[in-house]
Amino acid sequence: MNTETIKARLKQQKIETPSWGYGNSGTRFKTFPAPGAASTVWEKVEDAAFIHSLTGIAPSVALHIPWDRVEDYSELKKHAQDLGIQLGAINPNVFQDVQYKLGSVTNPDAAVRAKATQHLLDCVEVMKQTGSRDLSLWFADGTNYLGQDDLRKRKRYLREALQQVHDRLPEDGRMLIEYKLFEPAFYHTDLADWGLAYLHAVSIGEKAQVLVDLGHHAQGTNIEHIVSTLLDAGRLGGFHFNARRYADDDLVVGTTNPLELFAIYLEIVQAENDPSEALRKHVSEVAFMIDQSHNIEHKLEAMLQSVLNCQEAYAKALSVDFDLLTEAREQGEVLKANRIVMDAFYRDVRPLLRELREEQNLPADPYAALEESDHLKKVLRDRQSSDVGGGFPS
Ligand code: PSV
Ligand code: MN
Ligand code: MN
Repeated sequence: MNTETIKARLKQQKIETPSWGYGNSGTRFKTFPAPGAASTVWEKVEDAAFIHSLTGIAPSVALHIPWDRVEDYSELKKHAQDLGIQLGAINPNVFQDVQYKLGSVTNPDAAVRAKATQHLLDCVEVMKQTGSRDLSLWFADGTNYLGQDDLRKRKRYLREALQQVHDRLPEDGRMLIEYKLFEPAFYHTDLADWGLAYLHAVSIGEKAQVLVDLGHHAQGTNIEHIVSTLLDAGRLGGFHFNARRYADDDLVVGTTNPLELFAIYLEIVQAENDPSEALRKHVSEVAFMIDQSHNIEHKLEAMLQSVLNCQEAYAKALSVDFDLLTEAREQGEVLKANRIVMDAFYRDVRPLLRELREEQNLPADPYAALEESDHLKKVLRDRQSSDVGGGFPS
């Protein structure tokens, strides 16, 4: 691909940032308050819009309900639009109510299952008001002990709830089914891996897709292989980008896992370049979202770096010499193929990205722009930073 084509493709890139990444959140040990952190959804939307103004590629913000509940979503939608962004995926919360101790939609108690399903259906109504395409579903459901519950029964409960929600989605709406290997449950998780999520998705219907969160796999899992499989099956709904070392660490994407992020974008680019129109359409609908909560980082800096790391990974993947790669693959030149890909990984794309920003009247150095911005001064001045506590009681 020549530079102009690469630039044109980079201009199309989109990364959705999460409202929960802008507010104070921490570990179970302590939540450290960050100076200038947003505390209301209105402020979170302002921060998301600011990140978009610095990068040009973060035009939407995901919401988490009820954390981001408001009286009138059309007002929130207008607030976002006035600031130049859209409201993105709606993330229901079926893990924080006291009734969910034994699960939400898989709970042995029918009344709890009904409550959880109702919340999901309420979120479908929220989607309609916010104009969101995606309902992004993550369940904390699982068990801690062998024998604790009937696994097949729970699978059927989950299917029933997902089906009901699917059938109420708006015409062009989708549901993204997220899986997670373990935590908070440790013996079994009802949606533990992509296979389970896929199985439910294909049985439920066309609007059900799988969401890949980079933090939700066993050590050493080849995530790009999962991505390529789901792409080929037409069921890759989206990503939750983050970085992990041990588990669901939710660190800044591309810090500890730059090669993994590049490898994932390589699968994306190959699908975008594929002769199959159906595959190109499918990949064009994938939602690229960040799912991180920053505890010791500066909130805005962390989100900015996350978005820019995705941009760098995509730029590198676009710069692969695919003609040479195809030839090496066909000739069985295994290490040459690897070197062709690694050449792109090691390529310094930062000058190109600087040029791209200048062409789009974006700040050439977004980090410097953040530091010097009025937005940063304003949030540091106007927003209260108080000790938000958290952690075990002493
Ligand atoms: C919990 O593991 C989690 O990090 C999931 O990844 C969800 O997507 C996210 O929280 C928001 O609910
Ligand atoms: Mn996630
Ligand atoms: Mn997670």
